[in-house]
Amino acid sequence: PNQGIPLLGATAPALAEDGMFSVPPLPYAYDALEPTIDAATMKFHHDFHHQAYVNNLNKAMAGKDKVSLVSLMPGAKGAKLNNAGGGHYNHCLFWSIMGPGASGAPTGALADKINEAFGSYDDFKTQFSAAAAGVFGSGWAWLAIAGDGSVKIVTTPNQDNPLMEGATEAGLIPIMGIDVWEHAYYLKYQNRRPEYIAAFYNVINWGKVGEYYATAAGGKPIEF
Ligand code: MN3
Repeated sequence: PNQGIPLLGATAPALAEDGMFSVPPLPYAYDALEPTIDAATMKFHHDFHHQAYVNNLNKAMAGKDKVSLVSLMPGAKGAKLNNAGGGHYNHCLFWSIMGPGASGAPTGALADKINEAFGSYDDFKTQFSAAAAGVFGSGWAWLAIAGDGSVKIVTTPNQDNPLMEGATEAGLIPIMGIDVWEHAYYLKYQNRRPEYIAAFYNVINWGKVGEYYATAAGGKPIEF
């Protein structure tokens, strides 16, 4: 048996195919998030895993009228698009909310909302880390915006996200999230998910998350 690369979940590179959707290029180099996220993980994750979600989504959408990715989210479970469509949406968000040399903290209105909800940025980190560590199996932890502009921490299994029906609370708009599938951290951290989560704060681009906060506070989900 092939024991070369365990637990990555992709047995072969996923090649880009023509279709309604495509994987956006990473907005930084594969090694830009070192040492928090190693270049090999970024390459496998972006080029193979994300591409596989897009290929599956394109197969499912073949022959249908072009729609936006975000418009597929509310009905994704009923249409059985939550894995492929959620996988595409969630990874687009994930790449965009990270960046090299980020390691800052939230500012402005978002910082105020985080302090209101959790007490301080450090308290937020404690609660977000616990939520992410507590996801059973594969999934995501999110910072999401409620209809009243307040911020919440929620988790979802697999590639579900808070925009989908059946989410923890209706109307939550995700603006930041951490992928806690093993493929996101196994090469560098093996089974030590909490170490990966603790390091993740070094690469969150809070400037971008703040832009997303403004959009979400206006009631609009982030579009990709
Ligand atoms: Mn992933």
